[in-house]
Amino acid sequence: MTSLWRICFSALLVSTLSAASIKGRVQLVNSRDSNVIKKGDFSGVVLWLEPAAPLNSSRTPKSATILQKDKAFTPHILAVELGTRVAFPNSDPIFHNAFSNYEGRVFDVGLYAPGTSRSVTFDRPGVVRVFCNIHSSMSAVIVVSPSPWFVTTLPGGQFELSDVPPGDYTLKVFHERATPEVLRQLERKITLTASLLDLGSIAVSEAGFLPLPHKNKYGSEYGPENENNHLYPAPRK
Ligand SMILES: [Cu+2]
Repeated sequence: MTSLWRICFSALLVSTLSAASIKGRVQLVNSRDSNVIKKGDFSGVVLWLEPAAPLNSSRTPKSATILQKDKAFTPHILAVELGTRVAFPNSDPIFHNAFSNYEGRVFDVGLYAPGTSRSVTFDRPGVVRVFCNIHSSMSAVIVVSPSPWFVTTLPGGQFELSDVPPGDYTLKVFHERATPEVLRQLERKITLTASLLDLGSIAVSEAGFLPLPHKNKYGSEYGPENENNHLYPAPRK
């Protein structure tokens, strides 16, 4: 092989391997959720890559939004890269108070008025469960990925992580109705050497999941919601 051919071949190899993809399909099994049973809805599963070697930390900080509207956080599941600033705009005519106090990133943005917003920067990788201190039915989950390679499944369950450099990774999986033990067993080491790695079907079991009520930010039970108390704006006359 001449030097020119060797250079061309090396360049082709590098260009082929510099933008690898990992794809597959998630299925939720042992579920009692009606959307899973009736519609085959496999949405809301987050998959992300933890690189074996630390990443360059000089990445541009990103931003994301979880809207508070109709007494719900939207989206309910949000995956972000480490260092992302998440805004919690309040689009309801009532006050809200987003907080997290028992795992992941502890924060409390306090009570804030309709039409205003608060933000939190997520600077620790992990899973953060978010609640509202006024409305016990409101919840969200933020998965903070240490890398830019993360994806949240849509109802079909298919996923693809693209533009992943060749190397060694741990694939991690989260679903809010899977137990920590199930999620630990789903972790797998991946060595990416080809331009496409098809992981096939990944079954995420909901066996053993028990929906437990959460406490408010003071660690107490939620009181009854009172639409006329001081937390709400005065009714229009
Ligand atoms: Cu609320």
